[in-house]
Amino acid sequence: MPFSGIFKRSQLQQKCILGAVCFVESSTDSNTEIPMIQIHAPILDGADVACEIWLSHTALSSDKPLGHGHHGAIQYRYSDEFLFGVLSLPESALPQARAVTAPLQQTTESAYRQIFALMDALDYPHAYRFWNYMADINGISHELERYRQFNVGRKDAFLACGREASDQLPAACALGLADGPLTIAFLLGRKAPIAIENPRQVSAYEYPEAYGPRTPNFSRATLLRAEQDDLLFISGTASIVGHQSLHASDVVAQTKETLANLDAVIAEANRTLGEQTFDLQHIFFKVYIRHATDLSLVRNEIQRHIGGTIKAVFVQADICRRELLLEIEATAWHLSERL
Ligand code: 3EB
Repeated sequence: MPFSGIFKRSQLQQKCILGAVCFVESSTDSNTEIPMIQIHAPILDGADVACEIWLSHTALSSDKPLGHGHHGAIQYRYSDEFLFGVLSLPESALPQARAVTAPLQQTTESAYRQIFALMDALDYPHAYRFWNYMADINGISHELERYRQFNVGRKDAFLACGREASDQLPAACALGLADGPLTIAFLLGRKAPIAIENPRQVSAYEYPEAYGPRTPNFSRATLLRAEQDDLLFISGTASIVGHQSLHASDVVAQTKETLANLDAVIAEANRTLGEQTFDLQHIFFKVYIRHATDLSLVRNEIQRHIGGTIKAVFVQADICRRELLLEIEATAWHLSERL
């Protein structure tokens, strides 16, 4: 259906939409109260739009409408339980900053500071998931790769806002696009999640300095026992074991390694809960592929691993280390037996 149709589709659905992460070929004026980021990245299975839409169960089952508002550059919508927000900031150097600071670093720090101020102001103290998109992620300026500039700005904001606790880091992804502003979506809430790490990998926030002056501030997954479901937000996952990228220039081997990492994160979440809550069947995947021509190799490997039908969107984007050819993120869910 045309992009503009998605959010007009039904009043009922619109009433329940907290927000969306959309991949589109060209931007459309969405003209709605719904916070949405429009990411210009080619969708690899031929569709011209793919949207990850976050719905509120409580808005569906009650008459209480979702709230919405603006805070600085942020647009957001919220229920009692969740807040979904978006912001897009062009990379322009802040006038007061020293000329040595890269614009992307400053812009990232500013974006995260605004988000943390919103969390404090509206009392949604917990961040579950961040989606980060930026231009030219592997480019170098100010003697530093742009992804590493982003990491400096992000970490500095966490520290400045008193959010240094490593057991409370959100799940995240960080992808590169051809152009466009720094674009971030985020999901917050009132209930504390459980941060999950991957036993096969060094925690990203403990990567050695060889990967940049500040470590990437995210957890491998966050686990949330929400009112309706148990949710597992799995961060962008790649062919990294320990802290090293494996299988440079072998996209099939990278896909296998990435799937082994996803299995390990899911197993770790189940171990934490003490029950087999999550599996590979009840899960949505988003697969970012550096070279569009690798699509069928990657898809076949995922299909073979999972069996049955896969719920996945394949998008062309740049991964945050040059040698990485793909990254897979996922959301797994399990209907709560507490209902
Ligand atoms: C990695 O594991 C691959 O900087 O927010 C994955 C997920 C990656 C999130 C981020 C980076 C991020 O280090 C890259």
